[in-house]
Amino acid sequence: MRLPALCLSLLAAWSSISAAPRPNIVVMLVDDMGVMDTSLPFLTDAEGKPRRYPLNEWYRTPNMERLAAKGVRFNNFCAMSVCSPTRISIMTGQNAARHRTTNWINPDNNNAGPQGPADWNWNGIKPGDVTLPGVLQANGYRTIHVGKGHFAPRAFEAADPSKIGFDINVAGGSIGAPGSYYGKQNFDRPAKANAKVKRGSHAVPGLEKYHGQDIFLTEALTIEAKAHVSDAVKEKKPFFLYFAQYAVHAPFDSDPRFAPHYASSGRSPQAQAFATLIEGMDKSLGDLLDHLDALGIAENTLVFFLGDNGSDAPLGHEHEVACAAPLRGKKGSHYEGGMRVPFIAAWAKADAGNEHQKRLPIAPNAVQSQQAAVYDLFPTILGLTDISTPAQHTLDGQKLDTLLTARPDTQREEKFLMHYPHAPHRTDYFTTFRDGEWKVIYHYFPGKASGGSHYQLYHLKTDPFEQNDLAQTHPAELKRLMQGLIAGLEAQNAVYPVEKSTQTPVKPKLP
Ligand SMILES: [Ca+2]
Repeated sequence: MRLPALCLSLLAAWSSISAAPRPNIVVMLVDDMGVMDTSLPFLTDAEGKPRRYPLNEWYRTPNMERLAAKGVRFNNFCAMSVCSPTRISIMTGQNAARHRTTNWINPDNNNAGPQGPADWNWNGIKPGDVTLPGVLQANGYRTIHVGKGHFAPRAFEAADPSKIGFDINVAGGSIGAPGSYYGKQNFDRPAKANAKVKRGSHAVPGLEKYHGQDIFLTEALTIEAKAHVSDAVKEKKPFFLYFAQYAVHAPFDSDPRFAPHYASSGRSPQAQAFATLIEGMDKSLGDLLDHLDALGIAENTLVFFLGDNGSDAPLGHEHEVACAAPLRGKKGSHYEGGMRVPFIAAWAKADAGNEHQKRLPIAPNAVQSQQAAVYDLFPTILGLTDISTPAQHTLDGQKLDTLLTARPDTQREEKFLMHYPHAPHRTDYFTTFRDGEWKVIYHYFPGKASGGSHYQLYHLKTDPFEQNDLAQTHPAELKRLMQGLIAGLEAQNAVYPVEKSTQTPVKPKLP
């Protein structure tokens, strides 16, 4: 039988696509890691060269340095100010104002806050929602979840990541923090005679085989991640590994493997323990990179490394230059220290001849200063894997392809909207909006953190550490930025804090 020429050429094209292994994707997400919690300098000097600050001398992250040498790191990469909003933005490609999980998800009680919106999305992701792993799974990927989930409350289905598109779930549940990092404590909160918390309610799920062992949580998760990667390779399936470290979230349990490095520092025991969590997380990254090399798949594996919100380092006041110095503020606050996170993108082994790397070239040892955000991963990953975004699914993210080459992307608007209509946290009821060189912060209920005003305005280009509030002296810029903030919230159909007495929404006001 002779096939028509067209059929033959289609067949040839199909077999060349199917014969080529598809790229593997690793997203390593570190809980509560800010952009300064590392020995790898992200911030730059006036010439755009990486500049080291004292915190870069304090932390030890040689494997982040190793990954950064292979790829590009971003110094203006933004996340939401707390956990679940960022995690769901990674899963959906949407800003939190749109998906409406604008606060961390308390597993057991709706934590909208006293004047929070009743119709915020405490329930998180629902089965059937469009998610990054779900789309990859439907297109032939092995989808692996290792670590912290925090996508939905305890009684809801999506508390289990296997309900939202992951083939495999290790250790993911509704909890936002481990009860303990110690295997000897079964990764559960230590028993206390007067404890109100039920034993087991904050234990990391699914790691029973490590219970009673002298093993740190970060190490157990690393062993699991490596094993599931090996299985995917054995089955010749491309994989998506979402490796969501519980580290470096509180409790600040000291990792004994690294404690001696900090013992004579003179810093507080908490600060030392935090540094050991950072170093253990970094070792995990190194072990995973070694594993990709050993399996011979590094050149076909794209690695994204990032944090989920600003630093939670126990180093000082929440609204000052301390925990994320020289940036101001920390996790949960309205300053840059609350929402600037490390971001590194690299092929695990550079190979200029590799067809995937030709499709998505990444500059080695480069720094990108243009602003980008957590929801940009979704379209970037689908673009690389040639999978279309499902129809009807609205994206806020944009592809990072040009930025990964370290060139500027002139098509991209440098805007970032961060909406937190909740309390209590380090800052309550606020929205921030970055537009190019400027940033405005709107406080729905002015108080001490806002200097008694609704507005704070900073010129980030000349004042990156937010020391000079220009709201009073630059009314034209303030108005323009507030117009952008309001338009952004309306375009994303955001929900707002409410008046105490009437429960009516309180929308931001123009100055
Ligand atoms: Ca977090």
